[in-house]
Amino acid sequence: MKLVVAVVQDQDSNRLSTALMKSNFRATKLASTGGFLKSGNTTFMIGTEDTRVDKALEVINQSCRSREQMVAPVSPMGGNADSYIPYPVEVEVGGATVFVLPIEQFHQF
Ligand code: 2BA
Repeated sequence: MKLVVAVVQDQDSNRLSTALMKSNFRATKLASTGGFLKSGNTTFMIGTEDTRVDKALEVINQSCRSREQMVAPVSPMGGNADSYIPYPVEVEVGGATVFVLPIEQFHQF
């Protein structure tokens, strides 16, 4: 059994939820925050059989897309002004960042 952990953009989370349910995956959604943009994203935990991991990845891939996002400059506020970038910078976020982990044990009590 594997745990598929997928970090996706909030805009894709409803579409992904629906697609996972349609394909008979069980999933848990967690509200999360990206360390770089410090804005909200959604993390899915999907426990599934090894043989269905590829299908889960396909569903995630089809439900999520990448987008450009602007990073607003943050004032150094007494910090090191050398690294301060005074204009917004564009970064490409997502589609999805996915980790596949082995599950040692699975219990439901
Ligand atoms: P954030 O950390 O908010 O990152 C959003 C986007 O900012 C990233 O998109 C990437 O394009 C850019 N970025 C992140 N760190 C950067 C840096 N040090 N320098 C320049 N640009 C940087 P994605 O790579 O698609 O990541 C989307 C979200 O997935 C991340 O949001 C984070 O929540 C998660 N994530 C990505 N890689 C991860 C990892 N190795 N471990 C845990 N979570 C990860």
